[in-house]
Amino acid sequence: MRAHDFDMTQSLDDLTAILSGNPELSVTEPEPGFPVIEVHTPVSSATVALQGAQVLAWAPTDHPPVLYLSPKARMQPGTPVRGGIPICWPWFGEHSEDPELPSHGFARTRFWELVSGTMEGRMAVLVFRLVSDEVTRALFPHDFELTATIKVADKLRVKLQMKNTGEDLYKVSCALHTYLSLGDIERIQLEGVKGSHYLDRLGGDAEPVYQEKNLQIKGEVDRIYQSMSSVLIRDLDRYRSVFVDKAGSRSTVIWNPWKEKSKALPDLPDKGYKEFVCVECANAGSDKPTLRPNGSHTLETVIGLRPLS
Ligand code: TA6
Repeated sequence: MRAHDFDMTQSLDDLTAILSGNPELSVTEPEPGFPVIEVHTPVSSATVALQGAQVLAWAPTDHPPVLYLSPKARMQPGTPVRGGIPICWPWFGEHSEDPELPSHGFARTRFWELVSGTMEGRMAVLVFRLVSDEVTRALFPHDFELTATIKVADKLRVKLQMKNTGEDLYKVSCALHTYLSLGDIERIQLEGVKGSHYLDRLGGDAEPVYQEKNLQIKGEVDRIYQSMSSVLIRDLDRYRSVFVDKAGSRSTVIWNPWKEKSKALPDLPDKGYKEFVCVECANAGSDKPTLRPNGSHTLETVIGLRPLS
């Protein structure tokens, strides 16, 4: 992909005009050429980047962050941002035929168009769109229209609608690659995958492995669970639970890089692994939706807090 492939499609004035009339919504540039929308409602705050329509931060008022954003995340056009909720599309992980193509597809490193920004009562609603063009067709020879709807209130809801606007049928794999912020990775219990099977991406995706108990993370984990269930993270350090509900997904990816990979990733602190776990609502592994001409699929995640019952 060339540099201008990552050009912004709307000016700061365009973005400000779309958000006008809503004091809860504003546009800033944490880095030159990398605009984000700041959301401040009575019940929560969020930051959403135009690149990738990526939620970078969300927290209910008076609560620590619910999403993790690496302090070493790079906010420059064309570079994936380590944290928040990257939208991985039209493939999850490495491209199945060409490992030279960008990991997790191109949706997360393209600027999406802000279609609207409104308030519905105390909830902010942001709608972004990404439509196929010659840049995407060079990587993925099909036509599509993606719409990301982000609803910010006492819960965070991210909905990805993917429509085949072309003449040919194709399959996709994708994920809402959510980084959840934790007090201490070694003091959590992850509920919701017990009794399901997973593909262990560290073990070469061989045979599915049965998950006997709730998951505690004591080392590198990179698994695609064949599950439609919600996940609940009991965070004993922060004395709260975080729930991750989903729709349109038959696979949940759980990832933590642990010590060695944390050190190897330039946009993650050496001890970054201690502060997050990824719980990704996905269509991955054998769960690959087929999009027929004019057909569509919707992947959605809803994230919120619960008392540590
Ligand atoms: O979702 C898990 C995973 O596929 C891991 O294998 C790891 O590569 C992670 O995503 C992060 O990928 P990224 O391309 O954002 O560094």
